[in-house]
Order: sequence, then structure tokens, then C-alpha cells
Amino acid sequence: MKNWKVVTLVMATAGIAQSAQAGQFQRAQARGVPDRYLVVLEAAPSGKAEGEPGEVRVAQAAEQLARSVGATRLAVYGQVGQFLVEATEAQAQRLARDPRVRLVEQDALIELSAIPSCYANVSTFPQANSYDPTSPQVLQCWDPQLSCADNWGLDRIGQRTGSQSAHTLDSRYHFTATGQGTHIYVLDTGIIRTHTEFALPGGGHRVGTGFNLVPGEASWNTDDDVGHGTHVASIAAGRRFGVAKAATLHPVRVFKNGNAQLSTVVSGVNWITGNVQRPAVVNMSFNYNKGLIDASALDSAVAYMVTHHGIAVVNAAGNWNQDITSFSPTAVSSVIVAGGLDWVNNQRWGAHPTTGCHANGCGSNWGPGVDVFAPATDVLAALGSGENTLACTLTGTSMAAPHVSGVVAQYLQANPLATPAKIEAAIMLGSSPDYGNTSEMKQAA
Ligand SMILES: [Ca+2]
Ligand SMILES: [Ca+2]
Repeated sequence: MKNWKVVTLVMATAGIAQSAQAGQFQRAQARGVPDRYLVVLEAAPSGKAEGEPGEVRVAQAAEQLARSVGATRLAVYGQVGQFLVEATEAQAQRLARDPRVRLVEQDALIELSAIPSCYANVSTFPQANSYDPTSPQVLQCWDPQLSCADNWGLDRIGQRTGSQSAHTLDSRYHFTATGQGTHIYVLDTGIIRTHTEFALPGGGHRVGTGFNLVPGEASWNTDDDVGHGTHVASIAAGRRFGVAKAATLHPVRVFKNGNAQLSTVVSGVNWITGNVQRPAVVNMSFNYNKGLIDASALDSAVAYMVTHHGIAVVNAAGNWNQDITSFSPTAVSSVIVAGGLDWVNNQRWGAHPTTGCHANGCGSNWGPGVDVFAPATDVLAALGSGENTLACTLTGTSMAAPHVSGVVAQYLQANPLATPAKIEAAIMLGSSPDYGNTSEMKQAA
């Protein structure tokens, strides 16, 4: 047994932001990055109208606006109509008053809380157990210290009903698509591409082009330093633990040691938008509590990626056992929001009074904005932290989201031109309505 530091989607941070100017200016109240502000333009870039990429127009506007107040332009996120400046607060407030600007938000450090509770076991996995599989796939126990029930997530999503406690799962994962030809972008801590979970028979792996946005680091280094992104990726598309077993994964690394600046996360959204290989879905297994950090700039960037660029996004509902309306980008309605199921009770994780708290939270967020529920507790998947044959169970809506992303990839395989709205409708249609015995449960995957 060995303890591993694994980040969860729970943000243990720091505050923001009272609007001084009618929602135009957001000041971080704690953990703010001094003299650095995200600027969201009123008019988002409009693609290649008039033969000019929107990105160029954003860059020009950024230069003009920054110069007009004596600020320094640091970075341009042209695909999502934003830029980053170094400026005094007075300069930032002047920027916010410009009619071309919708929002100026102070950059802030966001910290994922780490949990040490993941038990990782070095085990000898069977070779190529589930590559190019047939459905239904018999779920197996790969580690003598884990029970086969630890694979309950895959078991659960392939059937309409079932609960572990009632022994109605069938120990099989039924599926009709593998996500072949689709792309899953994992905006997270990176992916350990050498993990056997992503290996192809005959050599190579299914981890495609990615990018490291962590400031000061090499852009090519998308290795996962804490394990969260690898775990998430293997749930979505791992060959043994994954839903869409032939999809291509793309690591977009924005968290380092579980930390990121808000601007770095926005830069990751911008990178995906500008470099996406379609058909694609973006998995975001994190969110921000707006009571702590407003992240309106992230809301804007994600909404733009979905509605303007037509890229579907799946976001974890969050682990606070609260209404999701005060979370980002969870509250963006065009995002597919994945709440978490608890395998003991087959209910919303946190809904059952005896479920109790896990190391990374006390229950899935809830509310009308949650689109679908998926397995979240004790989900077995790969752990990547420099080694390549490890697995562990983790709990959190971070684990629910990639179940849904994998299902989206399966859908995109047959419907590669589907819009995000059509994808969301298909997910809702394919899930079990009003499943479970709690009124909080709207859907179950
Ligand atoms: Ca099953
Ligand atoms: Ca939605």
C-alpha cells in the first residue's frame, strides 16, 4: 500500500471579488495575482469574417486597449475574445469602462485540494485485456487487493438499472461503440502517456497532440505530475478502465502540483479552441466555487467555445454537496454537467444520510443545472505519477465527468457532425430519467 498525492476537483481557495463597477470589474480579495487582469471583450471574435481571423482582431484590440490606459499586454487568448494585461488597479478599472470591454477580472491562483487516500497497488495487469474488445466485456479483477466491484462504473453505465447493494449489476460492461476516430481533450494535470492503460497493441499509444500551458514550462511536456489527469483520462478512454476504448486522448495541462492561475485555465480553453481535432469533446474535471473565486472570465471562454466554436464540454458538478448555480463553469447552461452517483446506494453521492464524506468532499453538487449523473465513488482507474502500471480508486465528480465524456465520444463516433446541443440532448435521451428514489436525482447515466 502506498499513498499518492492526487488532486481532486475541490478548490481549497481563495477569494474574490466584489464588483466595484456594475459587474465590469472583479477584484480578487485573496490569492489574487498582483497587477494582472483578464480582459473580456464585449464583441467576441467572429471567426474568419472579411478574411481576417478573429484572433488577429482580438490581438489588435488588446494592443490598443492596453496602450490606451498605459498597461502592458501579456497574452492574447484570441479564440475566446480575451487577453491578459499587467496593469495597476486604476488602469484596470479604466479598461473596464471602455465600451469595447465587458469584464475585467483580476487573475487569481486556484488551488486544487490534494488527497492522500488513494491506495495504489502495483499489480500485474493482463496484457491487452480489453483492447479492441467485444461487448459485453466481462469485468475482471486485476488486483487481489481490490474487489471486482471496484469496476462498478463501467458495469453501471451500460445498463438502465442496478445497484451494488442490491446485487443487480451484471459484472459486464455493455457497449456498442469504442469512440474510434474521436478526440477527448483532458483539461487537467496532464496525462502519463506511457501508462499501459493507453498502450496500443504492437507499440505506441492513444495519447495524441497536447499542450502544456503552465507558465515557464516547455509546451511539449504534458506529463502528469499528480495523477488526477491520468485517472480521469483512463476513465474516459482507457483500454481497461475506460468507456470509449479507442478514442484519442489529448492532454492539455494547466495545473501544476494541483495549482493554476485562472488565466492559465483560460489559456487552455483558448488552446483547445484553436487546435481542436474533430469530432471532439472536452473534459473539465474541476470547477470553481464562485463564493471563493468568481471566474466569470472562464465562464465566458467556455460558453464561447461551446456555442461559437461548437465544441462540447463536460464539466464535473463539484464536490460541495451544494446547488451548482454558484460554480464555474458549471453554471454555463450549454455545458454538460455531470453529477456523481454513489455506488453503495446508487443515489446521488451525498444524498444518502449514511454515505458520509470522502477525503475529497461530502457529496455531489446538485440542482436543475446538473444534466446527468454518473459513477463517482470508488472508481477504479489508472494512476499516473511517473510509473506506468498503477491503478487506484478515487471518489469525486471528477470521476463522473469522464464517464460522460466517454459516452459523448461513443456518440460522436456515429454522429461526428453533431452540435453540442444535439450531443447534450442525446446524452439526456440515452440516460435513465428520474432514476432512483430521491427527487434530487434527475437522471442517471
Ligand atoms: Ca453492467
Ligand atoms: Ca447543460
